[in-house]
Amino acid sequence: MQLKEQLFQTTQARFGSAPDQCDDHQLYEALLILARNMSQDRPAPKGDRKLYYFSAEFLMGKLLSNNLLALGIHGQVKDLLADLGRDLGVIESMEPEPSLGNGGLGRLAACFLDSIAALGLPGDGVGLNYHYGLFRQKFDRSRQTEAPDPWMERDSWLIPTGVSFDVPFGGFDLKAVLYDIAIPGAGGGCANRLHLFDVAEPADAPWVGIDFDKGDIAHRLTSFLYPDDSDEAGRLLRVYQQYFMVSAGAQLILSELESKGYPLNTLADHVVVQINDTHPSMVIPELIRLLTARGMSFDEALDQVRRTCAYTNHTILAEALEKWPLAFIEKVAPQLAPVILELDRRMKEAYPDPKLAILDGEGRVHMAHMDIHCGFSVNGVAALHTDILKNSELKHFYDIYPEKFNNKTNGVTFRRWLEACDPELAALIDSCIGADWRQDAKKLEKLLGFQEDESVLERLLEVKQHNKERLCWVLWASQHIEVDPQSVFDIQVKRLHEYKRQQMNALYIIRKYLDIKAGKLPERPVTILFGAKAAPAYVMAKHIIHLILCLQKLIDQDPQVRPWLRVAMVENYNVTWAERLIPACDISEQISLASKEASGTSNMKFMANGAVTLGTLDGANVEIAQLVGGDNIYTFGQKSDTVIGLYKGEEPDGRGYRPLEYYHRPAVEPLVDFLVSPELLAIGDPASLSTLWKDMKNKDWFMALLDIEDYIEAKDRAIKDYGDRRAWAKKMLVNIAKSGYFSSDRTIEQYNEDIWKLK
Ligand code: 26V
Repeated sequence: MQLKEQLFQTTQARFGSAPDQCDDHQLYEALLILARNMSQDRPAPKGDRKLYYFSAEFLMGKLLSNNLLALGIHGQVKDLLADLGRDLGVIESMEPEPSLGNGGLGRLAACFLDSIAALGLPGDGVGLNYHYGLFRQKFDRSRQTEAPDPWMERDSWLIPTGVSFDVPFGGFDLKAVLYDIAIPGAGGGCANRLHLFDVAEPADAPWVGIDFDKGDIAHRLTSFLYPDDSDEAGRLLRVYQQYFMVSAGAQLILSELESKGYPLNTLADHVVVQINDTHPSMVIPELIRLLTARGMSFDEALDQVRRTCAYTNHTILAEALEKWPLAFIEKVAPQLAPVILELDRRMKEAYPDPKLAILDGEGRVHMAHMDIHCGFSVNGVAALHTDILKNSELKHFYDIYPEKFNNKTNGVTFRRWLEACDPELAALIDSCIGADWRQDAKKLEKLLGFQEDESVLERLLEVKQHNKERLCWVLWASQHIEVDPQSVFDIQVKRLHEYKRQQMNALYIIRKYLDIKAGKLPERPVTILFGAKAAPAYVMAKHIIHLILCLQKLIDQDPQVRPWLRVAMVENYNVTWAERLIPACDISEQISLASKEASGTSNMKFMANGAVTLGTLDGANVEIAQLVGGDNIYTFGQKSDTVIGLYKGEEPDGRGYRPLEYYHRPAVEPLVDFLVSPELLAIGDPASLSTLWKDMKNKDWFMALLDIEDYIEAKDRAIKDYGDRRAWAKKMLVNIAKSGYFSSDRTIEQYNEDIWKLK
């Protein structure tokens, strides 16, 4: 049937009217139904070995445009709507964004699903169907506030499956009801599934943040994605969520294995489980429990599970490495405790070093340790990160299991992060090198042949300018923020965390503000844009947001400074915002404290869209620098070895990092002191600003002051270089050309070759 006819039938059946009588939301719903059905009808990729990608977060973003592209009908739908006088862009904007993730880790899982399907590999996601995503961020008197973030409407991408499993908790059982989201593979005819489990009788209340009743697990287990920095009782809820997800997921695996007629002792031949960070780690003891309950010996169950499970580490921050009190597990899933104790006993017998123990002296279960002992693969997410795992964070494990450790540098799907979000750039690339980079992003390297082509460089600058103008319009329409599209767009978007050092960017703003007030004008007008949510309980992160919003206000009110410097923080930064901001960026801020950012993925998206990175040699920035070469990136700051030494108290003189000494440097002190200046105190909350001020001088745990002078110098240099438009366009071109390495298709091929071995 023709697409036109299908759309007609869908709107007739759903709303009793023809497409031209439908409003935008109705058309959106009709297209959703159409795309959902088409995806659902696709067969699963063939193969007798299947991947289950377990993740507590899948930050999918809006799916309509993505799925229309994958189904190969985006252009047709666009034309069809145009015939009706309608705009697909407007229809797409009707879709609520499911924010089922905190940041990089969840978005990576979404990119991976896209690539797994596009490569035609049999691999499904397993997660939870949170009814409310990460909170909706609002700004009120220059502060972040949190509101509920519902995303499910009457029609959504969820497909009820009729499948459910009983999950046994301490004292009660809960039914885990399975919903699927179909993931059509671009350029092929198959679709995988994202399996999301839900409670049978979900509560309908808009719970959010740290303010909720933790008792009513049966109704609220899937209420919302718990923010990463939570309180004690909230942590217990996380254990409930995690066990619910892995128990239902493990039962799904075994039931699929059985329904294919494979015996249980072939589990490791037919199944591979990728554990995305430690949130799903309980899948290990749960699989062992289920296998032994079906008559398998503990030895054999452990052997099967050991050959089935692989673990990805996404952070070295100690506070983010999960260690659950055994008492929590005994309360939530008492049947799991003996399995964990037995695993711990066996590992202690083989490796008595307490640093390798699953259960520590304080009765806490180290989830990562269990993964490493009981899985066959441990991977980091960028070359530097994996080296740090091997040589310091997980060195004791690397010493005993060197063969398990491997690196898989992250990647992003170019279908969403270039083709869909920057169609004008994609078309320009097509006109230079043809369209086959869309199947193989490495082909973007052919763009290197156009470095001296004036008209291509010219066009590249034009496309960037259009994207900047488009962003200006969005900023104005959504937040009444007015920025100069001719200024340099410098953008930092990511979770708010001290190690990511948004505070350093704020100090740069202060430097420029003071300069302008003193009559020293910058090279050219600059707009510094931020997008960031702070975990509701992360007080210091909220102080930093407050500082940035105060600076935004201060400058807004100052006619002397405004023409030269603008600061804006977008409200409720999410995937949709990223799709608007990234194509419009000139300078991509990747300024984490070296050794702390495992990889970063926005750095890759910015690069693919022709932004030039300003960054430390951290995470995947190191690989970006190697690929593009020193002329096409601005790096600064201390290296990871030095930083690791400083934390150990080794350098420079065995006393470690002392921020006060940096603070007292003449170029630094006035910037830090501005936090408690009369100008800023008149706008902001004195308690908040002075806490930040004191912390920066006396603690500065993530060493913002260590690199601040170097940062200011590098950023000034980048802004100056921007003035040579031709040379800058060349840098943009080289960045786009070299970005192909960071396609998640490449990452997934490597996972498959080294770990999954799907045929
Ligand atoms: C978790 C927590 C939880 C407790 C409080 C503080 C805190 C801070 C950070 C985290 C991070 C959780 C893991 C994560 O999201 N890692 C990110 O994974 C991305 C995909 O691999 C990677 O690009 C980012 O560098 C990494 O931060």
